Amino acid sequence: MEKFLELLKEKKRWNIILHNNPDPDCIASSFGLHFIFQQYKIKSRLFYNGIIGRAENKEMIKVLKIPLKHINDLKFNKKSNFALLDAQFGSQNQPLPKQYIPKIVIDHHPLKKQSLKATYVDIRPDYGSTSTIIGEYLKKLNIEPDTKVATALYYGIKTDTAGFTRNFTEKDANVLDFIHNYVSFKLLGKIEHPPLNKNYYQKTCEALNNAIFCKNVIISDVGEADYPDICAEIADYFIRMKNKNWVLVFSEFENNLYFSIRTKSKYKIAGKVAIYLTRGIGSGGGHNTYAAGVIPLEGVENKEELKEKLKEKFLKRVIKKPC
Ligand SMILES: [Mn+2]
Repeated sequence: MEKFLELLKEKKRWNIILHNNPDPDCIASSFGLHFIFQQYKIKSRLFYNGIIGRAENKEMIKVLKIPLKHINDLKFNKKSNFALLDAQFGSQNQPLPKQYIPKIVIDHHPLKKQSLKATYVDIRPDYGSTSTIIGEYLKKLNIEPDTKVATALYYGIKTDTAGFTRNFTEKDANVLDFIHNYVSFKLLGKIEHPPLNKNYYQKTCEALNNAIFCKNVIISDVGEADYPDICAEIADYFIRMKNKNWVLVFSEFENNLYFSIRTKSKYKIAGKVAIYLTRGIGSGGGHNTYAAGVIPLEGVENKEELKEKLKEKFLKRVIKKPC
């Protein structure tokens, strides 16, 4: 904390950078850092890249009044201060150009060496969420969270741990304990049950119709979608199926092929499989039990062929004898 406070002595404005197509954990932890800065009378702005797609995420930003700006509104300047949350420098799922090294990196994904270039690096892969790390900061700095920040962090922890069941640790539980009294469960209810548009049901229907079953694996494809992270929603839905241990779901958005992986097998290598599938053709990564990747479709002659290859590679990797 001393090292962190040292950075705040310079009363400069900060640009807090979220990862591409940010999820609730990234949004909440960034909002939490923004709130901490405010307590020290330091200005900061939040920038995301890509799209806020999920209805829940849109509702979260709306009801908690989270001041997100698109990265296109940011004028890059060598002298600017950057803080990168829930992502790492050098990974392709974040928008910072190579020459803009962030001063702060706070994340819970496996360490990428390039992140060590930052002045202040706090990476804890054993934590269920980045929101947990920010929650600990509030506690250690004796800052009382307000309703909005507490509700955001609660939702960030809840979603990143799949409802307190995935990578959920004592650290996460302790932060929940700390913020619990400040959370508005009324607002949380609004966020968790937003109005869903027709496209969501159409895509769910397509995903169900397109699902392929092979031993303990489910593979599906939702095709062109309104937003890229719909494949994550569908993958979460499929992984609950009894006796199925692996899920791979594709979606397409703005000439990119996205995929999400989920597993409940004892071989917790979802992140490694995502890296393996995208090597040389895109970028991928993630955690033990959930991961994702993106492959640009520009220059790809036959995308169905590409999907077939990826399916084959996936099956070979996760089951010994493919069907
Ligand atoms: Mn996260």
